[in-house]
Amino acid sequence: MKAYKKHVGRIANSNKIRKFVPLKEIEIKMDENNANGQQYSASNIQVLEGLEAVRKRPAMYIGDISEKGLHHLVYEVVDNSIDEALAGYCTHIEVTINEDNSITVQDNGRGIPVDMHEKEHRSALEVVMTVLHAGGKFDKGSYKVSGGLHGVGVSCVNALSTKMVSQVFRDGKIYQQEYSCGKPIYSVKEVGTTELRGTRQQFWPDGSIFITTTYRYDILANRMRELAYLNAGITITLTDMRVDVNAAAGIEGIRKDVFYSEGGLRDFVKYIDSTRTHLFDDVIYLNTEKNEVPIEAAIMYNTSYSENLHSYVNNINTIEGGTHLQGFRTALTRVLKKYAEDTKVTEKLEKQHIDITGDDFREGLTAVISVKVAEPQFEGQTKTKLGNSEVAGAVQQAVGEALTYYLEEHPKEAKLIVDKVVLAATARVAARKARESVQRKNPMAGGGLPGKLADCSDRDPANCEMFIVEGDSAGGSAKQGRDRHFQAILPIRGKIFNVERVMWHKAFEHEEVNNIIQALGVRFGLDETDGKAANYDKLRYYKTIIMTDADVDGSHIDTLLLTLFFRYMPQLIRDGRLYIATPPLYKCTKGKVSEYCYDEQARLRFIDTYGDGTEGSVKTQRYKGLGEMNPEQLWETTMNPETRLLKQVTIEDAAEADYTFSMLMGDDVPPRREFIERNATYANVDA
Ligand code: 0RA
Repeated sequence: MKAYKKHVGRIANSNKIRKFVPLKEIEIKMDENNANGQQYSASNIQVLEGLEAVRKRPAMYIGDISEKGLHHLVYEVVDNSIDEALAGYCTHIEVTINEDNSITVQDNGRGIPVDMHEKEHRSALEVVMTVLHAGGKFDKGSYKVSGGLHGVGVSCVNALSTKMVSQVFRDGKIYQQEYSCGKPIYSVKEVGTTELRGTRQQFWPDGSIFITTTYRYDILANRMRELAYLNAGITITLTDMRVDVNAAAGIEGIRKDVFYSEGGLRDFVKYIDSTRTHLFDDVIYLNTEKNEVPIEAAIMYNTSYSENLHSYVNNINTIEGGTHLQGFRTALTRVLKKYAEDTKVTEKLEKQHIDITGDDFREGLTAVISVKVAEPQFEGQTKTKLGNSEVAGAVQQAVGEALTYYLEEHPKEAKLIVDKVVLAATARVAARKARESVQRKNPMAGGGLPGKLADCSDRDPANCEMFIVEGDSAGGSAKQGRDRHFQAILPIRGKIFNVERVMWHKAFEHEEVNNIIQALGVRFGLDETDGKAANYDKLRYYKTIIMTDADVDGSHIDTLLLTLFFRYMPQLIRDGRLYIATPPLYKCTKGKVSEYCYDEQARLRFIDTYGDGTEGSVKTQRYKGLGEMNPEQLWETTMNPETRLLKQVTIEDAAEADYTFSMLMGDDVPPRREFIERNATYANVDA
């Protein structure tokens, strides 16, 4: 704890260093001979066994071997440099995607020590690179501050790379070691001189372990942007050297972004809320320490009806929330409630029989809270829920004090907030009354299942899936084509409404939304403390599959439904229970051969192989909509678990998703156009 406190002081210092010094590429003369003549030998067997375990069960160490795990490798390496920056010794981190899909991370910190490790009898660098969890062993308590979701250390990255090269720039010299699948090829050696200081890591992810080894610029950019906001004063550059990949994204030559934030979370919350209309322009901000817990938070109010809280512990996005979020919510409710009481607002509401709930205080709130905890206890299904009970009180106190102070100093803004709370409470009560009167008139509504639902016969939710299908005709085909034992069909009519633009409670007055809620059997909206739907255990299907036409309108409906789930039932997404079906775009036929093609490339491949349609009997059928397929075709191509392709919906980065949804659904056109142009799948088909 003590050691940790020291860092906080240094963090403040490091913020002052803002000079942007690009790190130069260095040409290194390779020395074929081992610098100190030492051979790498059998004495390190134990270590290799450790890394063998990582290669045998990579998912246990980095979460998974998909694209997500692949990108985690980068975060793991960058986190070490962030730690060095938080310790006050590093101001600049450069991340490069090289032309061969290898990654280079270079910082201007002190450089990983290369001297002999006393117990291990080898270079400290080699220990860091080859011993599992060695990162923290150096200098316990003071070194590891941040840390990727899995916090497994750079040795795991090494183990999962066919090749890795570590270079340390220290005391005017360049030290180097190379590894293959985590095993050193030679001992640490001097390879040249330099004026730089820092660490440079380059790795080539192992294609025999990862499903894909192709990095995606946007995924890395989102995380680097987030890290820059979370750690004010650090410059992070991201460069993509892959000219062909860049060209496909419409960018000529080398792609590059520099992420740097002076205002930290103040800037972050403005970024997330940039496409919403602000209630007022001020950001309510605090950066303090309570009971040895550094706490930073930024709050903005906008005119929307949703609540958007983003929380971090040691730079990790705690999507399941936890004690820090609980402390934040409690403070917010208490302080605003007290302010409303002091200004006699609650009295007026009571006269109209309107009570204020916690939700009312958070309508239109966007906030980011970031805490640093020395020994975090992570709980929950994805280990992203903070369990440390002492943090709740610390955050509650810090946020309580800062917010009270803000309201006292800013009466105009305070009134805007309280007026908004009153409006939220009034609207909620009005909506409830309207709903109750609808239900009284129609006793069947409210309970039971929606009339449009064709349910399945199996009663075990784990076996069952529900298709939400666009349009009654496609719904009809789906009902006929499905396996009725475990597949339920819920047709919805055309475009559902845009949840970003209506009051929170209005959603429940919408027929299509109500049908979805009733069919799923769970209430929408989040529980106060853990962000789960209140009766989540009643979920009737473990898979919910959105099935819409493969065209622009279908994508629009997908987006509206995704927004609905993202805002009202994120748990479903977090648990990996929301999917998007992928119907084929074409059926290509040549003679007796026919093939369903799910994208333009597949169609071109078919033409390449079997020739195009010039002979007349060679035929491409473009499916304009699901309704054009007969029930058998729909089953075969889109619904049969044996042959279909389902896309699982995930929230990689909740803050970025928040920004994206509000941008897609908002009034501001240029960012939406740019996003759609970059991500369009159907543009060429429907143009
Ligand atoms: C522990 C001690 C020292 C440096 C580091 C760790 C360090 C680790 C990494 C990983 C990436 N970049 C890094 N930069 C520094 C130095 C101790 C000393 O010089 O006294």
